[in-house]
Amino acid sequence: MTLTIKDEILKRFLSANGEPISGQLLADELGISRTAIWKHLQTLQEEGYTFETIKKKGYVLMTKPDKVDVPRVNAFLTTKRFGQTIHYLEECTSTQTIAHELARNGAKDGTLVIAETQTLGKGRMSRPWESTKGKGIWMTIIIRPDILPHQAPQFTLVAAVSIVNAIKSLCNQFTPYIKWPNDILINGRKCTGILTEMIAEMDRVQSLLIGIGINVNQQLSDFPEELHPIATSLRLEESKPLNRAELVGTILNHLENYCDLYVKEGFAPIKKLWEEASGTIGKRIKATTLTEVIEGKAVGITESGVLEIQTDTGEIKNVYSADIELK
Ligand code: BT5
Repeated sequence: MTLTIKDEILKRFLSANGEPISGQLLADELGISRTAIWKHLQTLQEEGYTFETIKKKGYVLMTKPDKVDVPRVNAFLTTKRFGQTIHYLEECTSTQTIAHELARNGAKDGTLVIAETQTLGKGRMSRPWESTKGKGIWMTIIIRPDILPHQAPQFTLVAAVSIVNAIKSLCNQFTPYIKWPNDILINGRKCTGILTEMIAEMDRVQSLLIGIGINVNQQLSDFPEELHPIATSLRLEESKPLNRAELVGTILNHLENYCDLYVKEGFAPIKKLWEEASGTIGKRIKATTLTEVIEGKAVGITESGVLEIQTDTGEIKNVYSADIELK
């Protein structure tokens, strides 16, 4: 990934572990003047970083705000494509909206849009999505797999498996599980929502926009009252704050692997991983679709990711999209 000069400077300070870096050395290595270096440090100070000058030695990074900016996410990536282009924003309406615009203008496979907060974050059917500033992960990844439009919903499941595995690798006080199709819950409360949208022609997907919202470091008081009974954050469940950039990087690493696996071997291996992480299968549920309400036992997902519910009459119904209530 090519970093901007400012991000390159920040990356060096972040990996200097509190050691001073000489302004002259930075200027020489980056091929810019010392005044230019100083100006970039000024900009970083405006963004909340603080530096101390040590005579004859250079600058030391003293404080760093908790951000999911480019150098920090980049430090955790092992991907070839995903997150290799990142659009980082302090604030936006919705990362989905920005991603739509970028995708229509030919953004590369794996382009990431990530923001510290969203003023118009959205869920499915344009429901509002609460995006507390600096406390969660609000991001959209643009991917361009060679698939047909009816395969698109499977990528919500690919994303869910990637997120659950990433959370499991960083947290050990709880087990997150997937509620079909797009929620990740911990102890019955929602910590993550996924919104997959697509830009497609009749017979070809141009881009998938996988929107991921994760409550990471919120305290209960950060949530609006109406979410108190239904939402949680990783911090609340793990009893300690988490490094958001590390979680973003880990998710993208998994997501690239699983998307590649899907393209190579189809949905079958993803289905297996999904079933292992599911909290829906085997449970009695109520599914509200656009046209009906179905109650029964969730018995599985099909080879294409569609939910199968066995009703009390023994009939198996296939559900393509719904809101699910676990009974
Ligand atoms: C979702 O919709 O769960 C998909 C959420 C996707 C959000 C991401 S953030 C990055 C990207 N940019 C966007 O604008 N969106 C995506 P749905 O299943 O419809 O759930 C929406 C419901 O979840 C709302 O009606 C609330 O009840 C609840 N909700 C809202 N904000 C929440 C939060 N932060 N945590 C838990 N639940 C929340």
